Amino acid sequence: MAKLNPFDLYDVASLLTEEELMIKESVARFVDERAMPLIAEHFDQATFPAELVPEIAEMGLLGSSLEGYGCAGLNGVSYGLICQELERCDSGLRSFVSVQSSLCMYPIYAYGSEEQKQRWLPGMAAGEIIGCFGLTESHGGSDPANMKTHARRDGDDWVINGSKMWITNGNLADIAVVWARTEEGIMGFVLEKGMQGFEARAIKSKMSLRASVTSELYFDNVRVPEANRLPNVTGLKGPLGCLTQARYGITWGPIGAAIACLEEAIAYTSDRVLFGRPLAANQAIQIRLADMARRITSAQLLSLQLGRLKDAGKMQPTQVSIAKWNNVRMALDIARDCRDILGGSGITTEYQAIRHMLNLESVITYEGTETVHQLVVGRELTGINAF
Ligand code: TGC
Ligand code: FAD
Repeated sequence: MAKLNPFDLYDVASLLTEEELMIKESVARFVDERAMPLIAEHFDQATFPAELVPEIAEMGLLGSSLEGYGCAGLNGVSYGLICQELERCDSGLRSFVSVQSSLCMYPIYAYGSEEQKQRWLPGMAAGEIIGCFGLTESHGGSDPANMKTHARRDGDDWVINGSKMWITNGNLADIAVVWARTEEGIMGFVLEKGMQGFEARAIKSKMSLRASVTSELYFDNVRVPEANRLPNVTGLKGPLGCLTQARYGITWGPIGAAIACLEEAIAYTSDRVLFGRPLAANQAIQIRLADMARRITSAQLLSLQLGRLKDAGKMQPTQVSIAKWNNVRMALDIARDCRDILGGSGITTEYQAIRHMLNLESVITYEGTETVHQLVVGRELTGINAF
């Protein structure tokens, strides 16, 4: 019998097309050769590896699912595989691509005018214009319908006041897709760096996603031309539609983080000799490793089927919620367990487990907390809204 791949026990690779496999392998190579050697230092120093952005763009990883405007036009499964490989390195790297692609390029593509698409998307695909997405506010991210940031029409302009919290890429960004309350409902605006009254302040002292920029955004009478308002959506379905795209990618990302942790734990327990035998020779250790492989295998199949549904135009938000909940919980539990298996060595960033573990504490909170996704599924089952 052929030896199984410990990180793909069900041969999910055989369910991928040639093109999907090629994309996975080329991103994996980039991650191993270019990103992995830099990441621990960036995490330690709390800096984003901006030097990788030109190569990420060159590979077509920004807005990869969009058609035209310099974008690669890949399918949903390929986007998922990109997220998985990037997060095998670090959630921060995947976050950068998720926000740029699903939360900033996607709303311009889906809700913007042709002129707005021509103006921003090619530069964003090339990594020359960086974007961020401002939905969350400090008084309660789970309930964005309660946003206070508002926009008032004034002649040909809008005047925006308010603030946003926990914004990935905030201080890196050239443009921000900002959601604000108006008299006609929630609308999306593209704010540009340098607009008077618009300020980004980096959030310091993070113990999670240290290799990612997270910021607060402030709007003090920011005057935004009508030409910067996304004309083709009104209401919460605008931002929630973007979240569905990003959450889909996030179902894949943590699989990469979990694989990185399991790979490290297998190598460590095979080498480390305690009580006269390799740590890996103990039943208690093997059961833990086997359980990790079982959960990774389930997550791989869940995301692949979700991707196939997406590519068939049949994916529903509740299905995304099940996979986001399952796969992030799976990866967080695995990272924590691997951290423990590494003993004292597991507390330094010389090994990967604690970095992934800390990152995944953000991933389980952002893009809908675990509880939010459980309640979405509960609502589907019972028909009762428990929010
Ligand atoms: P409800 O008021 O019922 O619905 C409003 C409208 O939206 C539609 N809708 C959706 N559309 C697309 N995708 C979805 N997932 C949608 N969910 C709802 C809905 O049909 C309705 O449309 P219409 O035409 O009738 O007006 O809203 P709800 O009760 O479904 O929402 C409640 C809840 C709690 C699920 C929602 O508020 C929620 O998801 N809260 C969590 C907020 C969140 O996830 N924030 C994330 C901020 S961004 C972020 O974290 C980026 S991290 C980036 C990174 O680094 O990767
Ligand atoms: P809260 O909503 O206050 O939730 C606190 C706790 O209460 C959670 O455990 C939650 O599950 C629980 N809870 C909430 N409602 C209920 C309920 N009805 N029943 C039971 N329990 C409940 N946002 C953006 O807009 N753009 C970004 O780019 C972005 N990037 C982020 C990057 C990082 C690193 C982080 C940490 C967050 C980011 N976010 C971003 C914000 C993120 O989406 C929010 O943190 C998240 O939605 C949760 O909101 P909150 O932090 O206000 O927690």
